Amino acid sequence: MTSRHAEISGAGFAGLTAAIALAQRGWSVRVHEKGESLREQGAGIVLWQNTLSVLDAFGLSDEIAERSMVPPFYETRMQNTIVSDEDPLALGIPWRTMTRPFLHSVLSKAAKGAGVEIATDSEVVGATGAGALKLADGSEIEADLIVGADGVASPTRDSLGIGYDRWHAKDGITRFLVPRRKEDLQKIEPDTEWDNVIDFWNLEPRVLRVLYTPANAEELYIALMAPADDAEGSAVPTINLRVWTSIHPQLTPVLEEAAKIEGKYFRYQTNRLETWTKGRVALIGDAAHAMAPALAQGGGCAMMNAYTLAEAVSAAEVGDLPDALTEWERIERPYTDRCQDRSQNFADTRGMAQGGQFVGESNETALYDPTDPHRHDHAIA
Ligand code: 5PR
Repeated sequence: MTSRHAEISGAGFAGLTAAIALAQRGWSVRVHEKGESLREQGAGIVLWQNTLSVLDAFGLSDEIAERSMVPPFYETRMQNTIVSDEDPLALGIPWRTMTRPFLHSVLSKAAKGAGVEIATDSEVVGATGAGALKLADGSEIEADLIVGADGVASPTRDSLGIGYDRWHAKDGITRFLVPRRKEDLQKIEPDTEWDNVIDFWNLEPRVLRVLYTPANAEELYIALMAPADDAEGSAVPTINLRVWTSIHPQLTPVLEEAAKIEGKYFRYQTNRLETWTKGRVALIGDAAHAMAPALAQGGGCAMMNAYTLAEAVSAAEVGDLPDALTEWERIERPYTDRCQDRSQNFADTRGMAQGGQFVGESNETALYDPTDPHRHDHAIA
């Protein structure tokens, strides 16, 4: 392959995954990050087969294992009564929990190791289908491939005039990383396995749900879901500790930790674009397919689409890249569209409160393996 160059807007999970996969296939790659430093501000993340396979293809599995965990069970409670205790591994679904800053640090180190140039303090304002990236300082950089991985408010997408439909759910969420406080939790509820993921649903007398996800031996990812029209439940930057502990008293130690941190409330949202590509530009991640988080697949779809994009463009002739991008979207996008629909539906119905989620079509995305050349032979839907 003759030397090819890609410019990527955004150094989140999508942009870094595309950068590594392209660099490993011989591309020269530059990633632009508008922030002064390269970091991830999110809290925790659950990865499934679709992303663990990508990390494995990158040779990063051992490093990931060092600061992450596989909880014994995924437990769902309704009004503090257990409705299901599922072991995804026993059900054939590989998974792993970790913090977002950790995953980001592993990916950014791998990108640099693969020869990717990462330009911080470099703000992208747009792109052209002919293959130029426009920066805030007025410069334009040409490339064979432009990747817009610049988030839900993507300047790359908007500069190209790509329209989209948007759905909001009635609920939203505030996410924190806090100390585990496992011994304190054990004192309160000795019979609970505090290494489990526990989805504490509460619908009466008010909708206040806590998703409890141990991320490693020291850190807990805790996500607090409340309707957007509940001023107390959605209060930020400091959570309303009195309201949250009144419904979830057994979580008091970790809710107190969350109350020490400034949080941001995000309303659940799905974006559906007219197209993910234009000429030599491809959109991935939240720029292309922001989704409700019920199935925990926002980052998952971002990384799997980044990976298949890199494969698709590397297999094509440079002159055929626009057609290759169209074909990539035609083949890969339906998996993400279905995942968005299912996640939005779970968010609308609060259906995760029923438990028993690791069955059937809900797991199509979790089990999709972008590194498997035969992956389209066993699609579920
Ligand atoms: N699962 C995960 C998660 O982070 C969230 C949800 C489900 C791992 C919230 O971000 O349903 O909101 C959810």
